[in-house]
Amino acid sequence: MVRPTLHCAKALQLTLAVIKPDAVAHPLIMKALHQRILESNFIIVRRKDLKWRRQDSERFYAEHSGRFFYQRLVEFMSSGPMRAYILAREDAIAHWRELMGPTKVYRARYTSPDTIRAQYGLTDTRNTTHGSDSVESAHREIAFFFPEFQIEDWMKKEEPCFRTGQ
Ligand code: IDP
Repeated sequence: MVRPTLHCAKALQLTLAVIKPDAVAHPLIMKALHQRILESNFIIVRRKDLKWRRQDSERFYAEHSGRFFYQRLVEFMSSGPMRAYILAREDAIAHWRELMGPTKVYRARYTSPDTIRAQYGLTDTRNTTHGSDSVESAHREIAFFFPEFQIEDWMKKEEPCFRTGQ
């Protein structure tokens, strides 16, 4: 586990961050994204390389079934290896989403050129990264990618910041 210096000014929060197959295919982009995570004061709680079957992709993105991009998305997300991280820091969910930038790459390039999706995204579907968008989805998505990881246990045992909220 990599631990940057951490000031427990606020309670830590967990989020799920995923590097999608378009970025995993490029080692230099992977390296840059890993560096970006460390520089942004996230604790890397867990890391896993994996590849989805089509049905994993369908299940994870079930809320989008019926949307015009669903089939394309499902196919893309099961097309190659991914890297998943459980990240922790204050306001981890918002910080990772801010780092990623808007969903649509053309909008990211226009409005937030410093973001990951603006810099490395290829298309609206092949947009480099995923990040949970709420505490509820973070817990659900962490369980999806890391079924062996016990969130409550980790918060209680490993991180005093979770307990005290200081
Ligand atoms: P998010 O990943 O920024 O949270 P969601 O709306 O949850 O955005 O969409 C999930 C994923 O579906 C996106 O990351 C992207 O890969 C794909 N997607 C979303 N909207 C579009 C679109 O309009 N065209 C093509 N792909 C899309």
